[in-house]
Amino acid sequence: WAAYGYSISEFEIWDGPPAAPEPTLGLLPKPVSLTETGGAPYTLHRNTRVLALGDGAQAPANHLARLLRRATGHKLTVAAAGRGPAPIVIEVGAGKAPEGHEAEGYTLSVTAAEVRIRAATPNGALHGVQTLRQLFPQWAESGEVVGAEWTVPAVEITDYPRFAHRGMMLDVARSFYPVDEVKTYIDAAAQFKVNRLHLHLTDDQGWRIALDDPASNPSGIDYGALTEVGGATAMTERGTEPGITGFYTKADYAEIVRYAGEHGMTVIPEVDLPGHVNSALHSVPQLNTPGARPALKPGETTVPHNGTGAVGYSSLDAHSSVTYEFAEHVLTEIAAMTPGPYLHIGGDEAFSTSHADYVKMVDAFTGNVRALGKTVVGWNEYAGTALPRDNAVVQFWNGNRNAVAAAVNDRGAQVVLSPAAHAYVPQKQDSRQPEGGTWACGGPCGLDRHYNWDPGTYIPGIQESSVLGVESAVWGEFIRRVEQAQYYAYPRLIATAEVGWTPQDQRDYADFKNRLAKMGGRLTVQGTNFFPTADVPWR
Ligand code: TNX
Repeated sequence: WAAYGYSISEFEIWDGPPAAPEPTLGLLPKPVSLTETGGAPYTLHRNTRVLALGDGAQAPANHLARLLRRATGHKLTVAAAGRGPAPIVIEVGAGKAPEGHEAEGYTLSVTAAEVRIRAATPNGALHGVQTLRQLFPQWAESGEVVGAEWTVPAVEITDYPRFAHRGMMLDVARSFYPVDEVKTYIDAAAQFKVNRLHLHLTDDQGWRIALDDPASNPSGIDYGALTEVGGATAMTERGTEPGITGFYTKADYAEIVRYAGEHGMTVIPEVDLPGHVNSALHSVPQLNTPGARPALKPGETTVPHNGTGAVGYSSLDAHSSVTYEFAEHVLTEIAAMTPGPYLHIGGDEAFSTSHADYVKMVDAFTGNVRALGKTVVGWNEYAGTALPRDNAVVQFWNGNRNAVAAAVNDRGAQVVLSPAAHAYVPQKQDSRQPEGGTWACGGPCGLDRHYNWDPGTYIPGIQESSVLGVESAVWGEFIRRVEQAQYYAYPRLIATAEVGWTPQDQRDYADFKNRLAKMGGRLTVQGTNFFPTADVPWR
């Protein structure tokens, strides 16, 4: 070989064994308590049954059976009673969850003789199902039948979340995601126990939710125009292609809510007010009163679509009754189709509105939401308004943390944390990424930034009990379709899921990366499109 200019050691580099990875079960997020008992593993057989015991056990049992049928090809009959050899048992009922963690806690016990998941709620049992899923060989994620040995290591797990809100936001306004793509986004995130789906339904570039007209319609607004006109536009600058247009019918939205619920997720709809409203102004001539921005030019009856990523240039008119009539009806319609407790009114970047006008409008909108029996959510700009007492959520993204603390301490607000540097996925995660912002971190916001922070101490002067949780956000200026959304979100969304779930003193970045390295194969088999972050030893 020397004749060819190679040395032996170079061949050794090519052919030698890779560094031995740290052994790990690879669970993400890391459970609160995990013991590998050293017992013989459990093996799933052709005739294994899933026993659903107790009210509420049926749905998580069906969920598990559906997941495992695809790759195993086994029947996995779900039954309410009966014993076969080595069943998977899912028990739901009072007293079955770890004490003090009834809402989402579970235990998972695996022996050669059986697998048993116990929880007090269906969502708790579903978390147990997602953990069990990760303990099967990665081929369990295949969409086609695979001939593998379906074994699970013997473990005892007790687990529950640190925070109630472990969310993800999808900006369907800049670029639309049809229902099937939203389902794909839900599928991948549910395995990491993400339990909130925040849909940014409206923005300057598009209006994505169909609404009906009210019985009483003083201004004669055609609400159908919001989607006929506003659903046909999208972001046009930036991205590999123009933004995708489209909208959800009420039936589409109901299907998203149903599918999310089946995956343990509550949908939080956002209608962004009083700024980010160009698509509404473009669709509804009556909204274009003299105080609305941008102002009409001579001859115009609506404001033409602006397909750029500019922010803060549009606003409703604080001094027009149409504004309040419109917002109340929109919020009423959205509340009626949303079973979850939250309604997000946006409130961000209202740069073309005076502070007084902003407060006037936001106070009206938060009052509407309270009157509808929902808890209002808004971006942190709205923290200084008269939030409904003990019934508002402030979602922090950027700016004044002390104003958020004041909303907590003076108005009893709760906080969801999406700090741009720690939770915004359109920020570059690596300099190799072709597109992406760098403003939040003064450079890429890598996986480490998304992992290494503490939501419990992020807002000075408040108790951790006022923090509902964390949320990763996919803004859509240049992201098109669910494959790109995943490419930007993963693996950082998994970091956010663990930040929201695992106790702070049990989180360690090196350990996280080691578990994540193993997860890469599973994501690949299931077709989740992730960015191969340079600092993870993918294997
Ligand atoms: C700020 S974050 C926005 C969005 C943009 C995002 C990324 C927030 C509440 N508003 O309108 O999409 O930055 O550019």
